[in-house]
Amino acid sequence: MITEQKTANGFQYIEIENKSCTAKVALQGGHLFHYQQHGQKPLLWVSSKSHFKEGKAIRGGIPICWPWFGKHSADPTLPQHGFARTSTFELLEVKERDENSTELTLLMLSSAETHTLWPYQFQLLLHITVGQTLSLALTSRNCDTKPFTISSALHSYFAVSEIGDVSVKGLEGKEYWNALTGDCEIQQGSIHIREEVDRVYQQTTDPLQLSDADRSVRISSAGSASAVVWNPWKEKSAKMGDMENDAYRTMLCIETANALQDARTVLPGEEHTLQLRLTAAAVK
Ligand code: TA6
Repeated sequence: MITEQKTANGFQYIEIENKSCTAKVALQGGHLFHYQQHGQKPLLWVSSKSHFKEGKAIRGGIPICWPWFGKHSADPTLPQHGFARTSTFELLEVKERDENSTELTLLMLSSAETHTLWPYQFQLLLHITVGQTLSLALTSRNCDTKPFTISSALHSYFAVSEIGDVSVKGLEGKEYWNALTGDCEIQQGSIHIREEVDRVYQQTTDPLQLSDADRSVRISSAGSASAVVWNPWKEKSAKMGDMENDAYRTMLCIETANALQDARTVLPGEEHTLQLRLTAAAVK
């Protein structure tokens, strides 16, 4: 079942319910900000102080960072993580594939406005499938006469029980850029979070695994060879207006990306798809 909803201040989103789960997707940004399998706790973290207003990205869920990841390489006045997450997507199609699975197709088109930010003609297509697993596929189509290069991320905020109890496996031995120091380092063993972490891993392979006290999440991807792990920790959480001071304790970003060296060049008439599939299982 699909219903169109609005928050008290008029922010539009789509609510999905089927036999497997509930989910919520904002038309702004094609932003999935809630996914919960029946009988389980929500998979994604959303800040209780998120704005849910036009022009401000929701703090949580899976923001779409596109057509650039992080700060714009040439113009620092342009929005961090690009403009897709604050642009309106059109809901093209809803398919209830069966009683357990619902697929949404959303589309963002280039416009005179986007052209001022990024001078290319494009189509950005987003398929979201919610069921026993959660899948996103972000397809960048080059409708221009010249190649364009994109960096991007499906910037997933995972809800965790207590940050000190989690570990991330699958990045052992991988090189990462440490955004806090500017250095490149090699991941030693699995990842445990004991301080602010902001790392872009390269040459990543499938799958990653987030282990929490009572849940394990398998993070599978395609069209991606980089991943970002971010936790703002105490100081940054306290400085961020849309995060509670202790929010760092119950969230961890593990992002499926085409970031830094993994940026992708798309030729005229061609396309690139960045894919993510999340499978969560309760652990005893
Ligand atoms: O993905 C990690 C990161 O680039 C961090 O450096 C931090 O800035 C985070 O994204 C959140 O960015 P935002 O623009 O959503 O506040």
